[in-house]
Amino acid sequence: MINKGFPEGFLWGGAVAAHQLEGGWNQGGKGPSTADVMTAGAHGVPREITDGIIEGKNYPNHEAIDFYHRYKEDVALFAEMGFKCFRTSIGWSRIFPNGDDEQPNEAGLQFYDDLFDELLKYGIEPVITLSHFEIPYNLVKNYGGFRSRKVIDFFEKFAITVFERYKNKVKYWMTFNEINNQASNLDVDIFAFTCSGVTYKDGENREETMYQVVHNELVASARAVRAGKKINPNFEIGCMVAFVPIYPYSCNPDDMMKSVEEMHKRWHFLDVHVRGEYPAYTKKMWERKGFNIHIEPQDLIELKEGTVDYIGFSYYMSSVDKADKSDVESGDKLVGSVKNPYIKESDWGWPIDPVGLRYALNVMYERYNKPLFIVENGFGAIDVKDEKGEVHDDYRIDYLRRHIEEMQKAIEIDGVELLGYTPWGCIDLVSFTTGEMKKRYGFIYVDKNNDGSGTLERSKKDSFYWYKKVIESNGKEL
Ligand code: P53
Repeated sequence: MINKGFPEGFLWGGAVAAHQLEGGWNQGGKGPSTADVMTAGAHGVPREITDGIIEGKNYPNHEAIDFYHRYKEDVALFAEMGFKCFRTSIGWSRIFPNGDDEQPNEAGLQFYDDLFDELLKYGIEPVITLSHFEIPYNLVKNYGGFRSRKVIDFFEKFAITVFERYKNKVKYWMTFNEINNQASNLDVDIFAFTCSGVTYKDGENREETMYQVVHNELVASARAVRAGKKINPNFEIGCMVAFVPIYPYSCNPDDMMKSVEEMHKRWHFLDVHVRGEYPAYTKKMWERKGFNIHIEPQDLIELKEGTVDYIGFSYYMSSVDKADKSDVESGDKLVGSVKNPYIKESDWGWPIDPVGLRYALNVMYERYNKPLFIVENGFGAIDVKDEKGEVHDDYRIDYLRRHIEEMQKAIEIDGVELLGYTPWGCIDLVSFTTGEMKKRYGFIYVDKNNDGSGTLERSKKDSFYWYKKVIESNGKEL
C-alpha cells in the first residue's frame, strides 16, 4: 500500500475524561457528580450506584490517578510523546458544584485555565468534552437528571460559562460523550445514570423514558452549539457517539434487515446532531410503540440551529446481530448479542476488529460528509511489569498499529476527511464500565491497583516510545 503518511496538521494525541483521572473529587470547591457515587466493579461484576456517598465503600474515582495535583508532570510526558492535541472533559460539578448554582466556582474555572495554559505552553491543542458521563449529583437527586427540562437550562448555562472563559484557549469542543450508550444498553443501569443522570423507576417503560431524556439532551446540545458559535465563530463544536457498527451475521436478508434496524439506535443520535431533525424511522417507531415524547415547537427550531461541525466518535469494536438467534453463541451482554466467529476478543470480551474502523469511517462520511475525529480507540489489557519494572505492551502496539493502518486506508483510498486520532486512556486511569485500574490503556503506566494501593508513580511503557515515533513520522513509521 502507498504510504504517504497523514495530512499536514493531523491531530495526533490522547484522550481521557475528568472523572476517570483527576481525583480531587471534593477539592477546590468541587461538588459530587454521578461518577462519585459509583463503586468499583470488575469484569462481570457491575458497579453499584449508591444513594449518596456511603462510608466504607470503594469509590475509585475519588482519587483516580490524582491528575488534579500531578497534571504538570503528565502533560510534560504527553509533550515528550509529541502530542498535537489532548482530549479531556470539564468536570461540570467543578464549575457548578450543585449544577443549579447562581455563580460558577472560581477555583474550578481556574484549574482548567491552568491545565489549558500548561498544554498550550507545549503547543498541545485542548479538545474538550463538556459532559463526559458526569452530571452534578444534585441535579440527579433533585431534578431527575435530564428528565427535567430545567437541566437543559443548567447545561446551557454551564456551556456558556466555559465557552466564554476559554474562548481564546480552546477551539475544539464536544457536547455529550457517547450520548448513544443509553440506547444500546437499556438494561445496564450505569449507562442512563452516566449519560443523563437518570435512574429508571420500577415498572416504567425504559425505552420511552430514554427517548424523552435523550430529546432533552439533544436540545441541550444544540443550544450549546448555537451559543458557542456566537461566542467564537471559529469554534469547532462536535458531537460524540460510541460507534459500534453492527454487522449482519450472514447474507440472509433477514439478518441484513436486523442489522439495519439495530443501527437505527446509533444513527438516531447522529441524524439529529448532524442534520438537526428527527429521522423518519424514529418518528414511525414512536408512533408504532405509542410513545408520547414531549417536544416543544421551539425545540425543533433549536435542533436545526445547533447542528454540529464535526463528528467525534469512539471506536473500540464491532458487533453482530442476527434475526434468529436460537442457533448461535451469544456475546458479552455489554458489547453485543452475537459472537463474531471471525474475530478475537480482549480479556474483557471486547471484539478486536481494525477493519471495522475503516468501515465506520466510510459509512459515516458517506452519510454526512462531515469531518470525522476518532476521539477514542484503544486496548484495555492487564499489564505486567518485568523484573526491571518495565511494561512490554506489544499487544497494545499491535492493536493500535492495525487500527492506524485502517485509518490511513480510509484517508488515502476512500477519501475520508479525518481531523485526528486520540487513543483512549493515554495514561492509565479508572475504567468506566468496571471501575478497575487493572484494565489499562495507557502509554504511561500508573502505579495504582484495584484496591486503591500504589505510589501513583508514572512510568513509560514500550508503547510510549512507539507512539512517539508514530507522531514524529506523522504516521509513516508504524
Ligand atoms: P472501559 C462501550 C462501548 C464503547 C465504548 O471503557 C465505551 C463503552 C462503555 O461506555 O466507553 C468508552 O474504561 C468511554 C470511556 C471508557 C472507554 O470507553 O470500561 O467513553 O469513558 O473509559 C473504555 O474499558
